Amino acid sequence: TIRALLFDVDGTLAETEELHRGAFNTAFMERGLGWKWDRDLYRDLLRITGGRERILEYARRVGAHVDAVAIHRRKTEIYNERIQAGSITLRPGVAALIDHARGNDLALAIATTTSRPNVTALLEATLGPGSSGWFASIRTGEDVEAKKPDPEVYRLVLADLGLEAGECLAFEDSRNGLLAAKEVGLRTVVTPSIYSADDDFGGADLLLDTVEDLLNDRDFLQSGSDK
Ligand code: XBP
Ligand code: MG
Repeated sequence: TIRALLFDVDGTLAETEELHRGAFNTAFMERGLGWKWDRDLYRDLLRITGGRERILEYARRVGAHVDAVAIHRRKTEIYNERIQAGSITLRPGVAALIDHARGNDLALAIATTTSRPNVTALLEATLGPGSSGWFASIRTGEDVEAKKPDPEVYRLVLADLGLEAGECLAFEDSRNGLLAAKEVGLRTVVTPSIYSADDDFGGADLLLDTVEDLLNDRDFLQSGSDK
């Protein structure tokens, strides 16, 4: 039986990566770095999970030495201001799925690579004030040594919930996220996002355009991996 739904954040709950990209670019501009990440470059850089790591990878490519921690801290501030301004909506079906979970005693959790303030801000801006409290476990890139595709964030969430992987469903949008979830044996639903459409989703248990279709598939929502 499924007892919990585990959500990735960026690309899965909402299409946030354009807002992240804009926040990176504003932070770079403020520093006078002369860097501008366009969509094609950003798609490539997204293979590096974690904003600080992404900045360091780009600095390495262009042979620059920068204070990635400070730049990333500023990027997070800018991103949070923009999220709070209300420019992002959840992907289709996400709010309904969360409602379904709350109405059917399914625990909710977050397993993400992004930074903690970004998660709280996104949940509260889209699902309403206090909604981050609906999530029994929220684990982020700040809680782990190794970010996805490493499964550490999922291990932390399962430990918080006191559940086995077979009792949970994971929701992801990218290959790195799928690899992390499958590594701990989670059944994983993948809804590709604007930046991950061409990823290899081999190994996904279910590949959907959006989670809207899932609410009509009660069997999938109710059965466990033992079935
Ligand atoms: C996606 C990521 C993050 C974001 C940027 O996270 O890889 O790095 O692109 O956020 P997920 P930060 O899909 O696991 O939610 O700058 O805070 O890392
Ligand atoms: Mg994602």
